[in-house]
Amino acid sequence: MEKLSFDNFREEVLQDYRWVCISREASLLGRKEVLTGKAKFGIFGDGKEVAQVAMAKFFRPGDFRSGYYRDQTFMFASGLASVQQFFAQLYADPNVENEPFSAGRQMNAHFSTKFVGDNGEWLDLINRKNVSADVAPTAGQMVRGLGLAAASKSFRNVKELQEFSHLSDNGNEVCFCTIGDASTSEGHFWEAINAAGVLQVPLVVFVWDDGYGISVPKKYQTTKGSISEALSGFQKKEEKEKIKRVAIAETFVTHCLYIVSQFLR
Ligand SMILES: Cc1ncc(C[n+]2csc(CCOP(=O)(O)OP(=O)(O)O)c2C)c(N)n1
Ligand SMILES: [Mg+2]
Repeated sequence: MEKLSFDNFREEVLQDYRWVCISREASLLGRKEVLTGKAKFGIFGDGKEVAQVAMAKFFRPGDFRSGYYRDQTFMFASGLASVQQFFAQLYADPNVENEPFSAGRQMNAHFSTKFVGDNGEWLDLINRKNVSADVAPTAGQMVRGLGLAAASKSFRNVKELQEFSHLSDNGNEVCFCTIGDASTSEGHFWEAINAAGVLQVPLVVFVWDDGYGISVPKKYQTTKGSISEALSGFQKKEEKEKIKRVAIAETFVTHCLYIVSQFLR
């Protein structure tokens, strides 16, 4: 790993802080635009900024994101969206030059990147940070995430697929999946988590646990009121011991990031 000088460290911390502030201001301003009738509908990522700046640091070219509508900070910090593009989608701008995620067709904060070029040819996905187009039904992103991670495993194991070296780096990419805490109550979430554990595919799931789904507190929708506790039975024993040996903060995000950096690549 590259050694970080004090100046570079300071610059990185300031850049992280800048993204957090810019993203929060985008949320506040965007909400005002909706409440004053200048945009049809809006949903924003305030409260999730710091975790997403951390997540963006581990997201490499070749990786995939399958996520939902709270991920604007991750998109900004990964260089995949500008604030201007974010607002163009809020105003449903139909010009794809201004709104590259859906040309004004999708609700705001529904992101995507191109997988195919203008003539329908596959792009070099291994050199791009990839975002599968967000879907509105909550937890719908889970099965996509599982599929993308399962594809990586196939690219690694199936000889006939190895010629597609512009799509996969021999299966070495990781799929980052994001979901809200309330949406973890849905069947798709549990099916995907179980299948990922059985299939052992490179999927990392981030739960943005803000305690509510719309206005319903999590004690009414999650067993033990904690998705990390409810999920702890899925953890493999040897993995638990390895994690215990390393001094990491006991949050779900750092836990996931640790798993990405240590086990999935
Ligand atoms: C299948 C489905 N059911 C209901 C909705 C309506 N809906 C949109 S967001 C939401 C709450 C999601 O809460 P959570 O998963 O905690 O995400 P948060 O917004 O808190 O980040 C609901 C019920 C939906 N989009 N899709
Ligand atoms: Mg929530």
